[in-house]
Amino acid sequence: MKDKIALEEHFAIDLTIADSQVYARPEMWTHLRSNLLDFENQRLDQMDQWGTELSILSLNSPAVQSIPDVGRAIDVARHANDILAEQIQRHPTRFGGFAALPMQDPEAAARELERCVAELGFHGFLVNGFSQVGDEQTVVYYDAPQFNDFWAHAAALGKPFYMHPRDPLASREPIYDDRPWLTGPTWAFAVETAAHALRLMSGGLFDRHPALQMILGHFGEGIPFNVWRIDHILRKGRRGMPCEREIGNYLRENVYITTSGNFRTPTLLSTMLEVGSDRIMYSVDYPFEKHEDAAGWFDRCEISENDRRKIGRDNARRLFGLK
Ligand code: GRE
Ligand code: ZN
Repeated sequence: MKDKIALEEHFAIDLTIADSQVYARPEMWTHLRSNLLDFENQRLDQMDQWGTELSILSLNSPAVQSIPDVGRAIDVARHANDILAEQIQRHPTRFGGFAALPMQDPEAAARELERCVAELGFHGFLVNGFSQVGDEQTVVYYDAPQFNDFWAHAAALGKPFYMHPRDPLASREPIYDDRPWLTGPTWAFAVETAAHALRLMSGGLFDRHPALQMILGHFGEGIPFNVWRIDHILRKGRRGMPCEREIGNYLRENVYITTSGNFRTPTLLSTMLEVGSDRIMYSVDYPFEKHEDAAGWFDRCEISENDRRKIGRDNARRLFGLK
């Protein structure tokens, strides 16, 4: 498929590139670093070679979310968004943007989002999980009440947001002690991100903003596989859960799921059975993943050509209102 749209595609700037080094084997770091900092060379080559017409770009992880100093988080987000905007301006048919936001200060985050959408033409925002605020050990999740106005603002803009992984703080998750191979994209990313997404859904965010849409990568971080059991258990006892609908209902009405970093046909088919092919969208997770692996799989996997068009392109065009 020649004209795919990809949505979880990352870049880094000088101020955030160091955050990605732990995720590369030492002999691969130079290559990953160069691909994260590049826009116009390897990135466009790979998109051309493997049939991605448009990549909606986002900052690496955790980046802004891991800067406890609020003023600095605001400055770094703004700077990253300006760099991305310049690249989008140079290649308006090839790149789009998700805003990085200083969620440490919900009002500043709302203002930056407004600037990114209204002035820079971005397609929404991407947050790398929880934010550290004030000091390294203080974390906030975005179902906290101080985000109520932020969400009202975000919903009013009519753009989706991407809930992207970061690792939990080691101090808060001793289950990963001495088992570094289970952190990051192996497992900890999915657990952390799925739990944050479930906090937002079960907290009633989508009751208050029924048109708001959340994108989850990596085939939904495990939620589609488990959603029947989640609702089956909650039907027997809600334990104070405030939301009005079932989790499966939010999953089918307020969530889009991408293929980023999870290039597997049985997983795709299972997700199609759970949420339908209108809510699944192609993504790579470049440069942490290869276009070759994503497209080499997706372009040939055994689904109908009708579904391939929807997942590869048309669902994203509809969601983002692209021409
Ligand atoms: C990602 O952006 O999804 C990611 C990282 C680091 C390592 C692997 C990975 O940020 O997929
Ligand atoms: Zn990613």
